[in-house]
Amino acid sequence: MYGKQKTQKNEQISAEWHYISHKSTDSTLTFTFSSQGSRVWYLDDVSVIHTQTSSEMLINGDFASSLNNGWTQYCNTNDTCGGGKFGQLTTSNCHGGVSCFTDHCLMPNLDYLTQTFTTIPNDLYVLSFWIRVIVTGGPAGLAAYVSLY
Ligand SMILES: [Ca+2]
Repeated sequence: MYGKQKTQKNEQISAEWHYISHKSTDSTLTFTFSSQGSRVWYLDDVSVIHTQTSSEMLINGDFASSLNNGWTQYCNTNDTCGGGKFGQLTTSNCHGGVSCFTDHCLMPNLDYLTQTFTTIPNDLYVLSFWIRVIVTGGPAGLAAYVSLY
């Protein structure tokens, strides 16, 4: 599944997407981030609800605990993203609770945050998340992608 949504400068949006699993046993949610200058992404309150049981499928979708709890990161190094710009927890500019995920991996590099969860074929799942970018100047490049398959 792939969706496209535009946000304005410093705007925060929440999105809700419906997803029907066609794979046999699991699905993977991936967030991909890239930016330039002092443009910084914030992600919080990620949820996947299995509608048949009303069950939350994700672990630590509110980023209340360490990223090692539930999430897997790829390319999140100083070498690939720029010093300190890879994905990590923050307590600034969050939507709920005390912490959320932030990323400003420098273009053209990409930084990945993923979580795989159990799915039942042909059942309906609802993905929702809150995302924001804070812009304080610099060159005008940034991108974030969300995929679930
Ligand atoms: Ca949070």
